[in-house]
Amino acid sequence: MTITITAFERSPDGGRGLARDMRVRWALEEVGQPYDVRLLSFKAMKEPAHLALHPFGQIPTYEEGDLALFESGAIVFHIAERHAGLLPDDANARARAITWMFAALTTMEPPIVDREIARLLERDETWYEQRLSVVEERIRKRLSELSGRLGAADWLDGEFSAGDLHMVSVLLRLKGSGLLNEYPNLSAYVARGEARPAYQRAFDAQLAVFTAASSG
Ligand SMILES: N[C@@H](CCC(=O)N[C@@H](CS)C(=O)NCC(=O)O)C(=O)O
Repeated sequence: MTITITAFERSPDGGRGLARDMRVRWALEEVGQPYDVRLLSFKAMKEPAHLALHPFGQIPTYEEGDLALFESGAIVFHIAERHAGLLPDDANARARAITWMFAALTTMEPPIVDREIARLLERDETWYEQRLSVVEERIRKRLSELSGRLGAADWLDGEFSAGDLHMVSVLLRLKGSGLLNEYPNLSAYVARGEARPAYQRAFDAQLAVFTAASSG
C-alpha cells in the first residue's frame, strides 16, 4: 500500500533536515519502505483538508490506505512496529528502545525547542539574555546526563533503534549552537546518526524539495 507523508513546500530551515518530516523520511529509509510526499504551503496546512488529517495543522502526517496518523513520534513508532530494523525483537530491549523515543521527545526536546522559540520570538525583550541563559543551562543539564549515560557506546542501548533516530534528530536541532560541542561523545553520536546511509537519503530528499522550490 502506498505511503504518503506531508512536508513543507518551503521549509523555514532551508531544507537542512530540521523539519520533522525528516524523522519520518529517515525511518522509512531505514526500513526500506518507499513513500510519496505531498508538499504543503503554510496556508494549505491550516485548511480543512489538512486539518482533517492533522488537528493542529502541522506537518508531518502519514497516510497508508485508510490509516492517517500525525505526530512524528507516533508515526515513527508505527513504522518501527510494522517493519523490521528500528526496534529489537527481544521484548525488554524493545521496551527500552521505546523508552528512549519518549525520552528524546518529552525530556530532551522541550528545552531545545524553548531555546529556538526564545531566539526567534523573544530576542527584542529586555529579559532575553537572562532567559536564554536559563534555557541553555537546562539544556546543558540534560546533555550532561545523556552524555554520562551514553559513555563510549555507539548507540543508547545496543543496536541503533528508533530511540536513537529520535534522539539524534532532537540533538541535531542544537547544531551550530556550540552546546553540543561541549559533549564530544554526543557530537560523535550525532555524527554517527548523520553518517547512516538511510539518514543521508532522507536528508537529500528533503533538501531537494527546498532546492527545487528556490530555483522555481
Ligand atoms: N509534535 C509534533 C510537532 C510538529 C511540528 O511542530 N511541525 C512543524 C514543522 S517541524 C510545523 O508544522 N510547523 C508549522 C506550524 O506549526 O504551523 C511532531 O513531532 O510531529
